[in-house]
Formats: sequence, structure tokens, C-alpha cells
Amino acid sequence: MPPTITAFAQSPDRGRGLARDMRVRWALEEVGRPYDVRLVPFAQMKAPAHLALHPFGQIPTYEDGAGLALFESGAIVLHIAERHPGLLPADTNARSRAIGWMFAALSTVEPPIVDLSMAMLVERDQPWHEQRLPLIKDRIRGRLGELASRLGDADWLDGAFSAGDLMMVHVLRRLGASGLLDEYPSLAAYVARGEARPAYQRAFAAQLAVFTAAQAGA
Ligand code: GTB
Repeated sequence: MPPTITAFAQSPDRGRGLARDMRVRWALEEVGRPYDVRLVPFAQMKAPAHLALHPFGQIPTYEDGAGLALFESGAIVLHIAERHPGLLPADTNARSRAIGWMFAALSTVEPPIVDLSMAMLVERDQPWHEQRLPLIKDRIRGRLGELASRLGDADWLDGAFSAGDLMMVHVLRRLGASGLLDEYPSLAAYVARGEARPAYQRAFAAQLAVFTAAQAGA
């Protein structure tokens, strides 16, 4: 039985593949595993049935059909990467480094990027918004500069494409509307390389189809 993941029934990203189910879809496509999707309407996200699966009432979740239920996109992608070839190197040290990049994406690079999204979405009317914005942007620039230095002219962060790159590319994509990524051409090219992967394209098309169908039915 294929695993079942959850995604927004109506994603606020309007099909841009920014919600975190995209990472899980992409990982499953990279390792060639089929999956089912259960769409969660906003009205049901904090209801007991979904909270039983995800303590914070969010997406994505992952159920393997054999009793395992997971939440947190990082844990889900790692689970997939550990069980199927294609996303983690065979060499144990390289494997640990790739997992390290997953953590770096989620805990070092993503937080200021999420801060920027939140600032633009829900803090615009605050009297301190205009003062806070450049501080957040400079924190992001700091991380992007450091990341660009480490990437250098390599295609991927540590040898072959890995779950670390998958996570980093998806985290960086959220900067699209800000223009910040364009200040770092090597990182913009890195993201474009990730997006060009056939597995990414399949995952993107699948999540876009959800948005298109929701629009058609609205
Ligand atoms: N740390 C968790 C993980 O990595 O899985 C975070 C999960 C999370 O934030 N999920 C969001 C959610 O369920 C969806 S992805 N939010 C509903 C809630 O908290 O009640 C975040 C997201 C949402 C929208 C956009 N967008 O519109 O561009 C981008 C990303």
C-alpha cells in the first residue's frame, strides 16, 4: 500500500509549491515511490482527527499504511531517504553530512526566511514593521552569503544531489517574491538546478493540480 501524505485542500500559496507537502512529494518522486494524498480543509486542520495525526494541526503528515504516522517535513523526508536509495549517499560519513545539510536548511536557513514571510503577511500594520524588515532581510543576506561561499561553483552542497539539497532548495524557493535570491546568482542557479529535476517537476505538477482543481470547483 502506498503511503498517504496530507496537503492543504486550498493552499494559500496558490499552487506555487511553497507549502511543505512539496518537499515530501519531491522526495517520494526522487526515490520513485507512489503516494496518495489526503487534502485537509482549513476547517479540519485543528479538529481532533487531524490533531491526532499532527499535534500542531498542520500539514504535511505521512502515514505508511503499516502503522507508522509521522509529522514534520524534515522527519518525513529523512524517513523516505533512509528507506529508499536516491537521496542519501552510501558512504556513512557523506550520509551524515547530507543529513547535516537537511538540519542546516531547516534550523539555520529557514527561520529568518519564515520571519520575512510572516512580516509580510501578518505584521504589515504594526508600527515597527518598516524598522524590522531591513533587520530580517540582513539576517537572510548573512545566511545566503555564507551558503553561497560554501557552495562555491559546485552543483550541490556536498557531492551528488541529496536530501540536504532537496530541503535547502525548497527552503530557498520561499525567497522568490522578495528578490533576495537574485542578489546571489550562484544560489539562484542552485535553486533552478533543483527545480529542473524531473522529480521536482512531477511533484510540482501534482500540487499545482490540486490548486487548479480547487479553483475549478470554487
Ligand atoms: N515544521 C513543520 C514542518 O516542517 O513540517 C512546519 C509545518 C507547517 O508550517 N505547515 C504549514 C501549516 O500547516 C503549511 S506549510 N500551516 C497551517 C497552520 O499552522 O495552521 C507553510 C506554508 C504555508 C503557506 C505558504 N504560502 O502561502 O506561500 C508557504 C508555506
